[in-house]
Amino acid sequence: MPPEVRHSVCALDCPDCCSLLINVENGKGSRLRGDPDHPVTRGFLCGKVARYLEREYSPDRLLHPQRRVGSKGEGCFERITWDEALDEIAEKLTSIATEFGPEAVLPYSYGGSMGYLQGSGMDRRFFHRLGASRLDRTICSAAGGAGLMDALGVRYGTEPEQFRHAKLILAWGANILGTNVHLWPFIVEARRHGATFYTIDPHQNRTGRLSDKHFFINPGSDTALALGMMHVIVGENLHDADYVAKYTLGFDDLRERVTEYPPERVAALTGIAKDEIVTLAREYATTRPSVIRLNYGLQRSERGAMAVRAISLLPALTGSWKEIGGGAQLSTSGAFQVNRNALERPDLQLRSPLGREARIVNMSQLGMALSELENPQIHALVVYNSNPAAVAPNQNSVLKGLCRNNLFTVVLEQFQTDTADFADIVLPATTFLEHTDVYFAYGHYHLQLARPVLPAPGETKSNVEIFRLLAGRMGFDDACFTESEDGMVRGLLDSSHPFLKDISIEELDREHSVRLRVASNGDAFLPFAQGGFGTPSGKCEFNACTLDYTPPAESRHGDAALRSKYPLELISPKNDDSMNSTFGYRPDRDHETSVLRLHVSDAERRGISSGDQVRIFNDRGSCLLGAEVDGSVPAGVICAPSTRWPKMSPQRSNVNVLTSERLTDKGGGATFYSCLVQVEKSGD
Ligand SMILES: Nc1nc2c(c(=O)[nH]1)N[C@H]1C(S)=C(S)[C@@H](COP(=O)(O)OP(=O)(O)OC[C@H]3O[C@@H](n4cnc5c(=O)[nH]c(N)nc54)[C@H](O)[C@@H]3O)O[C@H]1N2
Ligand SMILES: Nc1nc2c(c(=O)[nH]1)N[C@H]1C(S)=C(S)[C@@H](COP(=O)(O)OP(=O)(O)OC[C@H]3O[C@@H](n4cnc5c(=O)[nH]c(N)nc54)[C@H](O)[C@@H]3O)O[C@H]1N2
Ligand code: SF4
Ligand SMILES: [Mo]
Repeated sequence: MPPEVRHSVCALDCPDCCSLLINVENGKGSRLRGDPDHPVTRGFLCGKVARYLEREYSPDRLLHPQRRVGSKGEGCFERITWDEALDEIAEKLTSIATEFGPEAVLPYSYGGSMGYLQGSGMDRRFFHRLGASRLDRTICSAAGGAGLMDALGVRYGTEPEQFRHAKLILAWGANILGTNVHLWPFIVEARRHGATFYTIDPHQNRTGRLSDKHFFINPGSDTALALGMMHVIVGENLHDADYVAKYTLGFDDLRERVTEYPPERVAALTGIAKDEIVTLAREYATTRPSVIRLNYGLQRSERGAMAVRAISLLPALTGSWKEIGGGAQLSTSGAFQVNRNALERPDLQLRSPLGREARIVNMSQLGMALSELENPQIHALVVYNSNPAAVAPNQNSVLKGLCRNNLFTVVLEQFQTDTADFADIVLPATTFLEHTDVYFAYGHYHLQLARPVLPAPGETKSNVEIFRLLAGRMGFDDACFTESEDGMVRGLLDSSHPFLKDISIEELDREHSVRLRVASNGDAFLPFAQGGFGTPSGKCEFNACTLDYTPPAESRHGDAALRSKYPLELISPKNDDSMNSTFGYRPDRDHETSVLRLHVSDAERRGISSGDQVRIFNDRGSCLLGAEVDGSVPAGVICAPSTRWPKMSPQRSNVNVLTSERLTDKGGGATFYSCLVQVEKSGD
């Protein structure tokens, strides 16, 4: 019998949100591939998900509820039944909420699943009804989101499908081949038609190696480059006066402000030569269409919001939004205006014992929250879709918090992560191949629905089902806690936004993937061709009085005292073959996340050669990696692809022992890539 082919959607935290086909034989998945009919997936998958069935059927999958028997972090557990697990959790959460107030409970979740139901559905309802502290989910994109809102007033931009029409493409802090590979074929097509492709990044990764020119930029200095480009564009009258007059606000002040950023000054700040800045600016303004793919890499620095804002102003200055294949894209997520109130039910907070909106806790400061927060102190932590012991900044502070004996921790997981090792109760979760969900994307405009294509193994349950059961145990009798998955989908689709118009569960079930109603069928979506910005004025607001550049404190132009102790700027961008820490259980594929890339001058000064084990340290902690001395980073910058599991690493620590809980200029984001360290050859 030929295998049955079923349809699914990749739920990993990736802009591409691929449409998948799976061969199923006798109830078992035998092959995964990209859906050839999907306009962005176009028939292929990244390497990690092409092999996702290894994860699906891994002997390391968690299949039963467990209770901790050893000490926290040790990883000793005993099997228990679902009834025992749910009873114990309900009893603990109830007694903690009664004794300390419900805000003593903190949910902690992020990108394990990008599905609406599993990531922001029944879980949110549960915590709202309980009156738990609300988590500000800032760890990834909050600074960039704030920057986009300042510049454009919405969080969306150029469609990936239109990149094929561009004549100049700037990948600005965007590792397209590694983290957004489905944009690549459109870039290849554009280049076949004569387009030029440049990369702007402190690290020359695979994408940078395939570009026509790579610009090494000092970490966190992108705002200076954008302002320097504006200096040249405005100074040489290369801006689009007509677009600027019709659809922007504050040009005269901008013209004034950018005089402060002549190429000589910008060269000193960014590390890019003066002539190159001038040429880049001219080329950007005069090549039509020019498009910028910026990604989140550049906003993981202290002034990340400003950087995104400054870059996002460039297409308005040159009028590039008018052109098919012009504009810029950081995210498309803001176009998915589903009915979040119906999905998450924030109104339930008023029915909680708290009777008001609960306080907000920033996830990028988990360590501080667990050790310093008062009134009330956090006494229960419920983690799902996330592995904070590996991915959150200032790891030693996070682990100290997770070790607290008066903290009750529940972890919903597919694998026994470092975080799960600190749990009192671990609950086994399904994968995206085993549950229903609806998916938005942050790299395209197609909304997708996936049904389970494989049976849930062992006693695994979906997040939706787990929170539904817990709600029952806690005595929450609101009708929303017994709602079916389909009911939840109908609720979230019940939106008055024109982009969602008439999209129904029936259409999603039939088509699997539906393009948002952003333009007529087949037409390109040009979001700001005729203005239409989401700002208060409806125009792109330059707001020059707040537009400026200050170097991050943790950078080569920052805090001099700190720099004298810790002279190297560490970035820890994504690894091609990983998804943050999701695949960290594979010891055989750990190579990329075990290396530290250094410039030859920095290595020689410390007597380090390729292959040496090196110790990287600062006041927050230290970790060990294997040196690779290559030409991929400039002097003063070191790069450690992230993120491996601490427990699979020497000294049980990864790079996040070095990163800080300092927040970005806006949005309260994490500053993973503003991190000063020292490196030495390790004796161990
Ligand atoms: N293979 C793979 N794909 C992934 C992920 C993964 O872990 N692995 N993670 C997913 C997630 S959670 C996200 S948020 C996206 C992120 O996708 P990206 O934003 O593309 O990924 P990053 O690695 O964070 O950063 C992109 C690039 O920014 C560079 N960079 C760092 N600092 C600066 C700076 O100051 N200025 C400039 N110009 N560049 C800088 C980095 O060197 C990197 O090459 O990718 C998703 N896709
Ligand atoms: N140094 C450094 N640190 C970083 C970054 C960096 O670039 N450098 N990037 C940051 C960024 S951008 C992000 S987004 C965060 C990512 O941080 P996280 O969102 O925590 O990402 P993952 O490490 O992939 O962990 C997701 C976990 O969810 C689990 N999971 C998947 N699906 C489900 C499900 O349906 N149910 C349940 N219960 N669990 C599920 C997976 O098994 C996995 O362990 O990391 C941040 N940390
Ligand atoms: S991780 Fe990204 S590229 Fe890979 S299959 Fe999933 S959505 Fe596609
Ligand atoms: Mo992310």
